[in-house]
Amino acid sequence: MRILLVHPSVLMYSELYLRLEPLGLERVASALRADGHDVRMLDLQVYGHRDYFAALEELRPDAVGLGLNYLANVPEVVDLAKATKAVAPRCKVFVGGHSVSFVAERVLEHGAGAIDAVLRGEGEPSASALVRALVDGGLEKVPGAVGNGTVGPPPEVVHSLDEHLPARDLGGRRRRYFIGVLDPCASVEFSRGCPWDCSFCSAWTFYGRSYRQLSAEAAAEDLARVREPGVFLVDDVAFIKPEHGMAIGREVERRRIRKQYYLETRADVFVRQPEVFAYWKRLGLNYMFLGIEAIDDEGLEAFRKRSTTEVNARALRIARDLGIQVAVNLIVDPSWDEKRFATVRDWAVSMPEIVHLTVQTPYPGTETWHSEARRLTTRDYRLFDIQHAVLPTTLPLPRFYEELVKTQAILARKHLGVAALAQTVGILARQLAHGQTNFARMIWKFSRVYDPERQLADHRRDVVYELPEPPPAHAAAPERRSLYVHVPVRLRQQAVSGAGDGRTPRGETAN
Ligand code: B12
Ligand code: SF4
Repeated sequence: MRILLVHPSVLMYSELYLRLEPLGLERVASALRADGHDVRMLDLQVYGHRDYFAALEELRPDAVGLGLNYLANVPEVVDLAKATKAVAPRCKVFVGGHSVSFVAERVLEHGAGAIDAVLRGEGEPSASALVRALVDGGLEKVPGAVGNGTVGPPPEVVHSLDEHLPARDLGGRRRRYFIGVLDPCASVEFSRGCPWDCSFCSAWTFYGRSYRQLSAEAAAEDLARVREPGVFLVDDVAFIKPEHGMAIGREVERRRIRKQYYLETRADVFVRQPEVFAYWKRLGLNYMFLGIEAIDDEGLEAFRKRSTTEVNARALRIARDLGIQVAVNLIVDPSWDEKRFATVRDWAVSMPEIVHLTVQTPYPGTETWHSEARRLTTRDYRLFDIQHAVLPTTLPLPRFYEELVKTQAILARKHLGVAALAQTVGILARQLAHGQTNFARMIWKFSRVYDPERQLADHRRDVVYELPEPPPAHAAAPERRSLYVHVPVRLRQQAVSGAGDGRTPRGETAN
């Protein structure tokens, strides 16, 4: 069959700091190709809707698969499905990805028949069976498939992550993918899942707290195929197992692969095994993202971060010693007042690291959805991008956004300002010489993207599609496993070590 896979447009944040290749879609494409399908891909982060309709006209696909990792993209994806059926009524439309896996029935409802099926969970194992079933029937037998009136067996995980390496040849305009100064930048995956269980996060509920790895050979093989000089590691928590990180590093060295890396990890993982990160520093790791989340222990406890401010501070000291530039994230509580914003600003400007702020947002599939969603002030999907307040704010909303943007502006000036710019002049000159303008554009775009008026105006838009109703007040707290997309039924891989020591929770393995 001829299949067109599509990633929706960028959200607010990606306008500024990053825009990354749709790795999940590329892996699904690879699995479909392995089954003999003719697959094309279009990423609307770097192409326009007009290109999409031109592609529909030109390719006349039998099926269109829309990626829905981000809740805020739901309205765009539903409207694209409807517009697709309007111009190509015989074309099958299916949707898959992280967020839609938690709200599949609701999204089918919004589609009013324009979406033929949602594939919950990982796409590689069942995408091919799904497209065949859409044509030949039997959707109710496809693991993870939810149709209009049918629900298949539970979703399956891919047999081995070494299979179906991303089909990077399918995308176009790859030079538009970047993160900060890594411009252009590709994405690579070394592992999948997370064994921790932070209350605000859906990464662990999606994978049923499983944690799996690519073999060192496959990881290095994928890296070797990347042409871009920059690489973003998409792993939720990089190098949980030090021996895995070291083994990949040795393969990278053996193959003489030289890149610049940006990764995300936890402060406690970092301080426990700095030697892995020191080794990767030698291999080109220059930037690292640490999910600090809160500046006091009460905040960390509330998020069930299972780490402490002391560990966080130690992580920052070690990173500075290693010469790895760190960006940290703090979660803005909607209850913050002017005084709290000022405390956070003082804390953030007192340190050399880049500080990002994201607004606390209860996502379906998280524990906070069950505890907080009844307090939502809006169910407009578009506002669920962790840059908008969807819970009641203590400050009047306009004041809240003023404080938020003022804080973000101060933090951005800190690392995008004149002093920082002076340090990056060399990088900029090199990039411009190669026609790379993403990073340069980012530096001047801040005030257009972050504007309290713009954020407030987003709340006043007409709402067509709304998130599902929150669970009723009398509903008991959910059994944790009921949140899982991939339900762990038996241990398939080694559990993550250190269980019960209060540092690394035990990882489980999905079906
Ligand atoms: C890498 C990443 C990014 C990259 C995105 C790269 C890209 N363009 O896709 C960047 C850094 C840009 C990013 C940004 C954001 N992210 Co992000 N991101 C991730 C992360 C860590 C990994 C995703 C990934 O690449 N995984 C590896 C690939 C192989 O897996 P995958 O994409 O999930 O794909 C698999 C399945 O989902 C499925 N699938 C995916 N697409 C499709 C399509 C079809 C048709 C089918 C059948 C199946 C299918 O099959 C794939 C293979 O198994 C996830 C956490 C996670 N563990 O998923 C968060 C996550 C998805 N991000 C999240 C958020 C909140 C954001 C931001 C909104 C944050 C912000 N405001 O800054 C932005 C918005 C991004 C945007 N659209 O512009 C949340 C989503 C919350 C939600 N419910 O919406 C997550 C879950 C993190 C979290 N723990 O909260 N993100
Ligand atoms: S450690 Fe990171 S990925 Fe894992 S549950 Fe916590 S926030 Fe999510």
